Amino acid sequence: MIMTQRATVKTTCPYCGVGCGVAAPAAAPRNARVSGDVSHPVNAGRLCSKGSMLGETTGLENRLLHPMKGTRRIGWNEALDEVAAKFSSIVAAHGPDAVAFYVSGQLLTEDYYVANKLMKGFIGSGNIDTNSRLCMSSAVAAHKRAFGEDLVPGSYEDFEEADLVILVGSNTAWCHPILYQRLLAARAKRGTRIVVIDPRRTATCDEADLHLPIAPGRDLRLFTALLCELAARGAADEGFVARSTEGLEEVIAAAKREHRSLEETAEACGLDPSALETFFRWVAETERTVTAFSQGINQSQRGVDQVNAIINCHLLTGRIGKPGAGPFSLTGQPNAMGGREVGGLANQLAAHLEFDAAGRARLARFWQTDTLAAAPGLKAVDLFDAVAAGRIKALWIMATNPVVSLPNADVVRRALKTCEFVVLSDCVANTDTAACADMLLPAAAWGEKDGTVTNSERRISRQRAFMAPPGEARPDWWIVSEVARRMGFADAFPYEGPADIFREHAALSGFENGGTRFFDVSGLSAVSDAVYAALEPVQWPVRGTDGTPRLFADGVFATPSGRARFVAPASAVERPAKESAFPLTLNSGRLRDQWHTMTRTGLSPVLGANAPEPVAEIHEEDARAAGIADGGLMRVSTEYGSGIFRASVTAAQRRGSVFVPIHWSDANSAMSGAGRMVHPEVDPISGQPAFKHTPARAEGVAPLWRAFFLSRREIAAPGCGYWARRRVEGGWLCEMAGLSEGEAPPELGLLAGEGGGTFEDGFEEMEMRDGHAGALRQARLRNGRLTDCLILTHGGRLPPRDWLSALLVADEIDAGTRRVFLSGRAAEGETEGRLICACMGVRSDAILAVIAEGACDVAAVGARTGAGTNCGSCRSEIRSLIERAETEEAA
Ligand SMILES: Nc1nc2c(c(=O)[nH]1)N[C@H]1C(S)=C(S)[C@@H](COP(=O)(O)OP(=O)(O)OC[C@H]3O[C@@H](n4cnc5c(=O)[nH]c(N)nc54)[C@H](O)[C@@H]3O)O[C@H]1N2
Ligand SMILES: Nc1nc2c(c(=O)[nH]1)N[C@H]1C(S)=C(S)[C@@H](COP(=O)(O)OP(=O)(O)OC[C@H]3O[C@@H](n4cnc5c(=O)[nH]c(N)nc54)[C@H](O)[C@@H]3O)O[C@H]1N2
Ligand code: SF4
Ligand SMILES: [Mo]
Repeated sequence: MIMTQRATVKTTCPYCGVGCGVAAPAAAPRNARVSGDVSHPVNAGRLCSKGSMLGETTGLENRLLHPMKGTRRIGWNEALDEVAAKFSSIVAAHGPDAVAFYVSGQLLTEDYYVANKLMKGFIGSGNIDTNSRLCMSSAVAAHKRAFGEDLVPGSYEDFEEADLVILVGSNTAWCHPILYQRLLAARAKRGTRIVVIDPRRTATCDEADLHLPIAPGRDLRLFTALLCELAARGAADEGFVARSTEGLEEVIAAAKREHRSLEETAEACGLDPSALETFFRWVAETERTVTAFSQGINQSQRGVDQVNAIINCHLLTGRIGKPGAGPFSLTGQPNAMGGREVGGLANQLAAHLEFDAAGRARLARFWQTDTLAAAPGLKAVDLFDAVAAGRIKALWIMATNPVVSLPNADVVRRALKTCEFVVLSDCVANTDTAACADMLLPAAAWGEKDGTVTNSERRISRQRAFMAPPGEARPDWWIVSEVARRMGFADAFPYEGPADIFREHAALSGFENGGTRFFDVSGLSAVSDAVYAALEPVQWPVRGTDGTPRLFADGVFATPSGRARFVAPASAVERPAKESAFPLTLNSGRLRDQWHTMTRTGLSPVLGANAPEPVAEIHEEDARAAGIADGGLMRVSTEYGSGIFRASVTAAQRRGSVFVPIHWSDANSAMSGAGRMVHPEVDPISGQPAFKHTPARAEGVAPLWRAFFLSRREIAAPGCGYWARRRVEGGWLCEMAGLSEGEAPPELGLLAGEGGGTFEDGFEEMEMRDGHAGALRQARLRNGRLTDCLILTHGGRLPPRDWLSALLVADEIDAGTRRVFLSGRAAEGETEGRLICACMGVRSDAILAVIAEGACDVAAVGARTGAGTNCGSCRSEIRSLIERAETEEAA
């Protein structure tokens, strides 16, 4: 076959489940800039800030380049032999359930398929679970209950064809930005109403026609009430209910017992009755309604019931399988959906086959194995409990960072440390989980590996390599297959490339299917290598040559009767609140420009600029009561652990709750990880942790001293009570604070390393101490360029970070700048403000300047500065700058 040389390689973004197409320069150097793929049906060329900055994250910084046993570099042969021997011997001694895999929705479908095949098919245990347990498992369980299979009915087009879009438990503007921008663009034409249901006033609320700041965990109550109201207001589609559903009578009777009056429901949900009435009315009168939900719904003790309560409303009104209508689960990770297709969850088999006799027999025939797992394995939280208890003795973790991302994370860390054998496949060397592993296997990263991912709308897209893997990094499918061969399963793992695996996966989906399983991509089971290489994005099912944008258009579902099921929640009545040492609710979630534990987005100076520190958000009245000052430090504590955060005191936060970001870990902060504070409570059906609702308390913390340290070199953990470090242009910046008498204020020599070449040519030190104010300014220069500096104060102000970090990339620190540095005058003014638009690199001062000159809306600011003209996720921040300027003017 002759490959035509192309200037760009089309691939798919490795971050969120929107699944945007990316065009990357072929054979370019590392850190080359990427752009949106204009031909991709999802994004038509647009990317959000994270996608736009992918080029800043593909360097070799922190990369794991070789297999490592402890701190010793070993060869691949030795590593693979040892993993295979350890797993084999533990299985021989203790049985297959003494080993486990914990994998990730960030693996490609082909990687995932072989990992699942090895564990469930040949090792013979159900013990493979995935971080999608933390993310999508409640939606999966609810889909199965209602539809008979894990199926997302609609497409992104439905957001564009709807007249009402309800975004519940979803910060869509930040977490699914390009889909959100598609919605806004469509709304500009058709006037779509947008309702956001979230305890916080998020960026997503800025464009909403209605924001319902619901009390945490009350969505079940709300959607149960909505079902009653829809029935009472004549919105039921009786023909659809009769033809295509079952179980309405009991469900509506149960719902009516809970929803007795608008006022009572409003009170229970913490909502204003008139806002609730508006919501009920809008839903009742709008045929084309989409209800999109994400972690505010899934990550809850009642996650599965909540999703079913949402689906019930769509079934009652027949608003499903039609243009512009349907319940829509927004998936988080790029391949959360693909992982479900291959059976990555411990309680399901590959290709949507169930753990029943028929499903097991069918899969055993296809894989030609007689050691297929007999029963479902352990779900993530239980799986790590089994590791802690010593029942699981060997664990292989792939493409996830559980020491940061699981609830009660310190217990997870201890479990790994006591486990006999922990293997981690990752592309990064310095994660918190890597610190607990016995063996590290270097995985090829995005841009270096080939395969497929499936996005939230069931669209399969190719990820393609455009760089060679560095060092000895290898694709995950290869690593797993090599271990499988060494465990004696060579015949079942003969793959030479991802195309071989994809064909097998596609063939399995059609195997003895005969229309019994909707997940069917058998139309792709005979693709040649060339067709696979050129595969265009397509939505499953793909039975012949075409994809399927929308399911259930004929009113037939995947249940035995073909009817969708109404599902009654166990009971929506809440336990009464009792007096507690932890009166607040700890909520946790995402920021606009970071991805999870920051192993990749943390490498980008641009992405680090919008939210430079781990900030906890709290309502003014709760802050006042707890002695917390805006911009000061605060401690959040739960029964399980505590953390220190920069405080943001804001009316956007609901009273009684605190929000913390999930992105910081011990790799980049002292005590700002969310996971160690989260309770290990899970939904009883799905096993998904209730990350959004941990009882907590908060208090202000008064630091003894505060400082920041800038360096051209990577900054090591400084060891004080609060610190958080990030990449800046040309180096690193670390914020620090001393919280107890034992924490001596740092000195530059200690932080930057003593003897940094005192006797070398061109080396200088500058220092200013003000004993009275307890201030210290120290800097080191080499050949006139700044290499490190420390600014410390006991009670005063610290200068703007931007001004100083800009000096890191300056060629020469002139005499004037030196005087300013030593005098501390830069503390007044000299800032360019906060980075607002990451894509176009526009800071708040530039935006305020054009507002002062008369730019009075987002479009005008965009026209003059470029801000907000690319992905658009900063538009709400621009709008609030305009509003603030207007109120200041009015005052
Ligand atoms: N920028 C960015 N985008 C991402 C990711 C990222 O790391 N960074 N990760 C991706 C992944 S894996 C996922 S799963 C998705 C998650 O996407 P989202 O679910 O949109 O994100 P979260 O911030 O976790 O939570 C959403 C909202 O739920 C709200 N919430 C909390 N409790 C409740 C409640 O009781 N009821 C309701 N109605 N709402 C509640 C929170 O206040 C929060 O605003 O994002 C994906 N996209
Ligand atoms: N408190 C709290 N905790 C949460 C959540 C929350 O809302 N609140 N949300 C939960 C959710 S929804 C999710 S999805 C999880 C995410 O949590 P994690 O999955 O733990 O987070 P990531 O940082 O995405 O970890 C991915 C790891 O895979 C590595 N990696 C990247 N590409 C590859 C590859 O191709 N191969 C291999 N082998 N490794 C690779 C990365 O370097 C990184 O170390 O967090 C969960 N935890
Ligand atoms: S919305 Fe952003 S993070 Fe999500 S796939 Fe598109 S570019 Fe990537
Ligand atoms: Mo997720």
